[in-house]
Amino acid sequence: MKYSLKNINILFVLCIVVSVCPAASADDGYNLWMSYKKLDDAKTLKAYQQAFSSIVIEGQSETLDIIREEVKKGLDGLLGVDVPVRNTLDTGGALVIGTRRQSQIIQKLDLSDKLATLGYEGFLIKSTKINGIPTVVISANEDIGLLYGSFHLLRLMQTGQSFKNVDICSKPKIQYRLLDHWDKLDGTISDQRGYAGKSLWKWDELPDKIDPRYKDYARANASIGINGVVPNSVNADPTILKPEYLKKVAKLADVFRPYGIRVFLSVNFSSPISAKFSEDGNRKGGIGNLNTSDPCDPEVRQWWKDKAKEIYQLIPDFGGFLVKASSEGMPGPQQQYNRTHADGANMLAEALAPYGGIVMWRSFVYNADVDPDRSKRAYKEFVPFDGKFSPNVFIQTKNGPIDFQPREPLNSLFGAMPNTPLMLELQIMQEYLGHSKHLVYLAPMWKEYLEFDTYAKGRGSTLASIIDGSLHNYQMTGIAGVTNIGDDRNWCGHLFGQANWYAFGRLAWDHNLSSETIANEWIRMTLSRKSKVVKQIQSMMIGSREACVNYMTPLGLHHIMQEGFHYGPQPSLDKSGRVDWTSVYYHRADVNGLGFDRSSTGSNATSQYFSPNAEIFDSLKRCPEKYLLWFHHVSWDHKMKSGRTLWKELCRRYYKGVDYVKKMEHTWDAIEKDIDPEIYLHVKEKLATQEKDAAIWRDTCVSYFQKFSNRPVPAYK
Ligand code: GCW
Repeated sequence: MKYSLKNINILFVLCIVVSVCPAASADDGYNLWMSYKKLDDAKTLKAYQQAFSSIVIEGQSETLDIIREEVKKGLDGLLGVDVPVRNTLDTGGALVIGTRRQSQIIQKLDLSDKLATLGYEGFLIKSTKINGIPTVVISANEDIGLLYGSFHLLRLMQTGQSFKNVDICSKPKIQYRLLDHWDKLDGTISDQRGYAGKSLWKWDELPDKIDPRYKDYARANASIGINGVVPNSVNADPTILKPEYLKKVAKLADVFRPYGIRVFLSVNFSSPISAKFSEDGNRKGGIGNLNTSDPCDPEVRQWWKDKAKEIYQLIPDFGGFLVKASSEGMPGPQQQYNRTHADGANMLAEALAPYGGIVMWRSFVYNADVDPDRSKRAYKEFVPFDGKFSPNVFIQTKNGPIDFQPREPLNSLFGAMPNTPLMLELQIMQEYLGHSKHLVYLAPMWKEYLEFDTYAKGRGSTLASIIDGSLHNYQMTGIAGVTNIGDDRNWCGHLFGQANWYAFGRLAWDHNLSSETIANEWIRMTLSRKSKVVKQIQSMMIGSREACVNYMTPLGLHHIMQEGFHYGPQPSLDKSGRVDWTSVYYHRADVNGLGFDRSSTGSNATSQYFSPNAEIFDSLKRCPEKYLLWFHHVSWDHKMKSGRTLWKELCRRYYKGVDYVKKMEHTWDAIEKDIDPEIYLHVKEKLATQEKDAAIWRDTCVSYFQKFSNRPVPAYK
């Protein structure tokens, strides 16, 4: 193009427009809760600028470098000024970060009593004067504690807290806080559960090329206290243990290490078997040279010991193995070798013990041939082995006895294994709660479980007290979240999926935090700091899980999702006519009523709970209505607490659920001007899909059940 005078004029005008008008701040969600946008409240801004006119960090380590970079980035962004990073104290308010080991300034402060209580990962944040200079101090015993403290300080700033007399001591209540990926080595996610794109891990490029996103991932996890990652699916491909793959894993471990994150691996129980046996019935081939993976075979034991040694040479802080054995077609010690879960887990534990590694042996087992009520299986298979596992073995157990449903009662295993540390497995990925299409904030659901009283040792024996080790004095404690992260630009597919990642980390650190507090933090850090807007978004989030229960599976219904895909409703039989583990098996609708009788007149799963839960769940009258159809087959005319019949109440719930989604849409529309335009549109579209699909759930289920109830659908107001 020739630059005519006219063209130049247009260019000139364009330049002025671009530089004068503030660019519409398009946000694609990549920065998660760490965008560190400048604070807009003038008073807070001024107070912070005075308090943090420099950052003082003494000492050297990779983690300290990360802290320097992160705190500077955070402060510069939030305060809108260039905050210098120094190693000596100057005049003016300062942020001082250090351990006693490396910081002379910290050594002079009287912090030893507090530090003595903080352990390896804890931190303190305290305002104090040093040589007359007002400072805010972050200290810890280890650099990782400083990193956690720094992220906490940034969180306090992002949420506008005062630092006047700040005096915080914090340490995690749970020791192992892991994200489990269900990522396969080909880049897809197991069973098409990739609701946020493909796997983050580019195995083809590793170990030569390190995607910069690995670092961003580690940083986000560290900001919420996640300290372990299982990068590969529990449906484990034995290939992961091949030397060339271990080198790739070692590279990931190198990236994660300074962020306090250790790598663990899912392993296949048949790994020691030679691949030439792959066609041999249910003995799928592995990567070894043996013809068995029998845990009592000395050669097999040696194979695992050699493998552990090889791993620790490459990854000295390797965390350990996660194992899905004798479950959904995965090999294990039982069917194949007639050995026990304890034989299998202890063999792996023996190989890892010299290096401090652990085994997370999953309890997700069910078998239609031997147990017609799937929900009872884990208890039956594991409780007899309580106390028989090596000290470095966790039994990793899903929150519910079936499978990550919108609502289940707590898994009866919790409380029933006082001599075996149970690790809680939650699912952040919304496999059964609308994938990445539905806005469902999961913290209220997780809190419902954490606060569930098992009565294992009398009143107050909550799940939280079991998994944090306080009830049974477990010597190790852990929690894992099946992650919802993929390679989508915004990480989780749905922007609000980020809130669930965030909430998981926060609850893993401190299960006493409320769902409201966590939502409030996340909104202020991610979407808006305007109190009114925060309140509106918070109100959308808080009721969203109950709404999902209502439009999918109210009153204790469960697993009536489409087979395999687990998204839409499929209350009827599929084409094969098979009943086991289909919707029909779970809801048991007939002309008399609805629900699975797990009471003493049915499968008697209620007897697996401690008293008084056992009696309460067993009684049609006393059973909480939220679990009613889980434990009872209930007549359509059964009187509910509301005075309505079961049929009418069921319909009402379905309508109420969909109405909540409509309400969320209205709220979202009302705050349009306060939300970044790109994010606004993204969520708006998701909500429209949610409304449409929630209505499909309602209409499909109501009309299907009506065929059995034979009663009119009541008008819903
Ligand atoms: O929830 C079910 C899922 C499977 C999953 C399995 C498990 C990875 O539908 O996709 O397998 O649980 O937890 O092992």
